[in-house]
Amino acid sequence: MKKESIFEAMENDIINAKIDEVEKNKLLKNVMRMKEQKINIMITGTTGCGKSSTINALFDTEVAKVGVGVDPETMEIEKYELDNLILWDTPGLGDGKEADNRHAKNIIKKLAEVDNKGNALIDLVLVILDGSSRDLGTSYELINNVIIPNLGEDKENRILVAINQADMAMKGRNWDFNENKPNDKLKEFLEEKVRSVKNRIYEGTGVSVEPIYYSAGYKEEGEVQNRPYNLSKLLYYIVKATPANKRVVYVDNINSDESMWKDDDELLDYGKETRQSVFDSIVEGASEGADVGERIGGIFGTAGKKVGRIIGGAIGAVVGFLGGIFG
Ligand SMILES: Nc1nc2c(ncn2[C@@H]2O[C@H](COP(=O)(O)OP(=O)(O)O)[C@@H](O)[C@H]2O)c(=O)[nH]1
Ligand SMILES: [Mg+2]
Repeated sequence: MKKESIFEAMENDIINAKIDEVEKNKLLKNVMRMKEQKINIMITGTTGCGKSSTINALFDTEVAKVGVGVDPETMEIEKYELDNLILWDTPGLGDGKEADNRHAKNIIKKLAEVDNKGNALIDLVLVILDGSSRDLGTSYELINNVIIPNLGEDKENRILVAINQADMAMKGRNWDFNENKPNDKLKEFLEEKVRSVKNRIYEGTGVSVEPIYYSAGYKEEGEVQNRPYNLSKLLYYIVKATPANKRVVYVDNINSDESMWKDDDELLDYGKETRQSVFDSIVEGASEGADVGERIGGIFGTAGKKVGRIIGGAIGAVVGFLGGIFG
């Protein structure tokens, strides 16, 4: 049996709400419109940086093949469609001159695509850097010369730079394998990496990005999954960079394995922030133009429950509506 989607939950909530029929119809219409929204994310970076591992860690599916020795010559953009969430797994640079030219052309073409409303198809580009590599030259080339110049306006909000394999940044040294987190020395090293990546991009393009570091985790044949680190932070940044009216798309597709979201730098309660921001944008989108005022908080009980379950949220936890947009 297919589980109830967030949209079905919202529709049921509206049908059962104690509001008049006119407002009900307005809300249902809004949900219908929300159902048609698609989010397109380009995930790019050098072969082996961890694009496939990151996709599989973030989302509730194992769509992306994790490669050991894939042939870069035959690699082109792979498309994964998870409901309304569309991922474009895109080879970056570093595969040799000829392949790189082709990759760059493919990226530029994809970034120039528009949807049926004339808006850029790609909402967000996630560039993954290999944190275990000392030479990030090809990544800077990719970001500064291929991606950023082709992002159109609003560049800052359409690119996210994330440094993966934080566990291997010092060849595995200074990683606390029991706690699954970096010790202070490695933390310092990673923070320095973040600063230097930020500077190199700013110097090259004038665009100011906020890189983060994380580990997608990994799974060896026949062994247990090594848990990710800061995956919750990565998702929080992805959600924040997603236009508010499209955030609903994540609810049905986030990896439901709680252990994936456990370990992070705890600078923020990323799960809570993400759930709240997704829920607020859902309520805002659903109630647009409807006169339901104060009652809005009580309407989306089941939908709130569904949102409450994402990113390691306690089963059954209900996210409450903050009411900020009406206050
Ligand atoms: N130690 C460690 N290995 C990783 C991490 N992310 C990916 N890997 C490994 O790096 C290799 C390449 O990853 P893959 O996802 O196929 O990279 P892609 O070519 O960018 O799609 C695989 O062996 C992964 O298991 C990580 O965060 N830490
Ligand atoms: Mg891959």
